Amino acid sequence: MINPPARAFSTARPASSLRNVAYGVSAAAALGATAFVAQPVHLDAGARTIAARYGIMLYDSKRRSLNIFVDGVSRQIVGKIISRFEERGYKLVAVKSVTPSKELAKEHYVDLANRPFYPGLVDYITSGTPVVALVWEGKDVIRQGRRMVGATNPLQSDPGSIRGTYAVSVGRNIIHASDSFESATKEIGLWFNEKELSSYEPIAWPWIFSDN
Ligand code: 3AN
Repeated sequence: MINPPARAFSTARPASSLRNVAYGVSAAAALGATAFVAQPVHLDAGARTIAARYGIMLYDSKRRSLNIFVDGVSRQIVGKIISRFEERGYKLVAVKSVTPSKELAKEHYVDLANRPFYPGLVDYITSGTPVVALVWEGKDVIRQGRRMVGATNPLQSDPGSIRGTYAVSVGRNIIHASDSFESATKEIGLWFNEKELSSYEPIAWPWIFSDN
């Protein structure tokens, strides 16, 4: 029998979770990413974790960010959104179209579980429209990506940002972008397994990321 590829993280607590969480602690500590271990996601693959394999690459200029969007699919603007990140100079590490389970949706938005809109949000992203999930890499990609996406409420989104260009309602604000190193690490692990993350360097990177 061919085993499916191991997920970098799983929401299920495996029998060996204590050992593997301990491994995650040491990997995260090596990165100085202590909040990583506070996430309610349990490592299930030992050395085959994002932190283990990609930890050093996540450091500094190669931090990664996750985007997902269902609104962007419904609105048929996926290509435009991808173009913005590509044109800025960011590297597309992984992309896929997913119809998420309730479990995945709930875990992705677990920080909002006490908010009144949480059930509707989960229903919305699991309604059957595919979610396009992307991983981007590059200098300041998390902070810069949040600026490119714009404020949560489109009323406050800068005109020209993705939400400021395409959204008017907070419940349909087009796109998700990881807001910290810790959430990016967790979210990439939720949506992708390790084998889906590519490793290459765009030819323009040394120029784009140079400083004087
Ligand atoms: P962001 O997406 O900017 O990180 P979050 O994490 O607070 O902001 O929101 C996650 C998702 O929840 C958003 N994409 C948005 O659609 C939805 N949401 C946030 N606030 C509200 C609200 N007040 N009413 C309805 N939906 C909301």
